[in-house]
Amino acid sequence: MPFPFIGIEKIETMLVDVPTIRPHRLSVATMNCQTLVIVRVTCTDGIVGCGEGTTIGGLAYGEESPESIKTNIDTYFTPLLKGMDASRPGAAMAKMRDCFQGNRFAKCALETALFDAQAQRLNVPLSELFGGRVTDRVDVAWTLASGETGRDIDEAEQMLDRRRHRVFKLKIGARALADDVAHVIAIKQALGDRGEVRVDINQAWSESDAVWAARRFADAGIGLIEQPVAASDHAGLARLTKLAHVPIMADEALRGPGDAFALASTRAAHVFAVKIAQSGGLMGAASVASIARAAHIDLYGGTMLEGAIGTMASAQLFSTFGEMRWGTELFGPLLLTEDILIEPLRYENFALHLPQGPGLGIALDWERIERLRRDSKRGAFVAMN
Ligand code: MUC
Ligand code: MG
Repeated sequence: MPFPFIGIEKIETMLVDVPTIRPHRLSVATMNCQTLVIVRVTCTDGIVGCGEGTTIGGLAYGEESPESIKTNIDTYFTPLLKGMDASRPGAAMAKMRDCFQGNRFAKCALETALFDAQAQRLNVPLSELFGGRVTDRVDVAWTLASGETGRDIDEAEQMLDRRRHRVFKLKIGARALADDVAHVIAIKQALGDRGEVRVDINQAWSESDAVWAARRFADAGIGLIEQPVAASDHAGLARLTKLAHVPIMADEALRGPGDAFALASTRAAHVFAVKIAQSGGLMGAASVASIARAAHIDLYGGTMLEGAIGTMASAQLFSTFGEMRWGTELFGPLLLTEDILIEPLRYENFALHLPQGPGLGIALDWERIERLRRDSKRGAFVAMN
């Protein structure tokens, strides 16, 4: 007997500005606030799915901004999606990809919401639509990015004491090269074997900067160097990988399966930072991971510092990957001063623990979200990244 048709009835988007717990300094921007782009899809069977399309530093990190994500969903995606079959997220997203170029973050937000709704409909966790969970927990690193060495060491000590994180990624690239290297080495020396230290340069260095620093980092026991050179410089990244002072991770260079294939073909990285938003959604991220596995490139679960929705969507997918040699950095909600969930995500014993409920398995606190919305009538807070 054919199933009754279930349509996509309504799509709402909202910009939700949430202050960060401290300034988060990257080479490209200093964040005092994160803007979550939340998408809510209502289907004709009454099921509501949620997705998120969050980026970093307005337009500082990538070519989509929170405002463009919202506008493009409202203006282009929504009219096409409305009335389509809600029980076929893959078909709906194939149509979106056919009709609209780029807009990976907008596509990710919509795709997440459609899969969340479909998983709820089938009464299974989202992970079960992507091959099924291999684990109920993913290890989570923390980013030290206050910009001050002493403060970063104190923060790391607190995280170790609380057994929340034992892997620390340092954001560098904004200061003079020698200052950055001294900052990293001082933190590693303070933590010793109790904490693993990695660095993320967010494209700020030249290849020769990276060669100079990598030798020093190798001697100091730094575990990983993330995206030292420009995203477009695949050849430079490949040469640094070949040099192999410290393992190299591709992040901004990796904007979906096409880049994954190109980087894997030239063995331009030891590790891929898999991100659902950068990959244009969960399906794209799953393809990136498959390409990495086929090429014997290690996996790392990346973040765009999303709130709870994007973080849980990522965790649901990463839980299906099997071995993730470098863990994840799914700490986004912990960087924010306000939780948008009725019950917060469970971070314990250096890991994020996945819920068992259907779909994303989280319950959103819509009252609080309303209060934080940029266009809320009560809304006092306007984002300045
Ligand atoms: C990035 O480039 O990896 C992830 C953690 C963090 O602090 O920034 C992000 C983006
Ligand atoms: Mg990065």
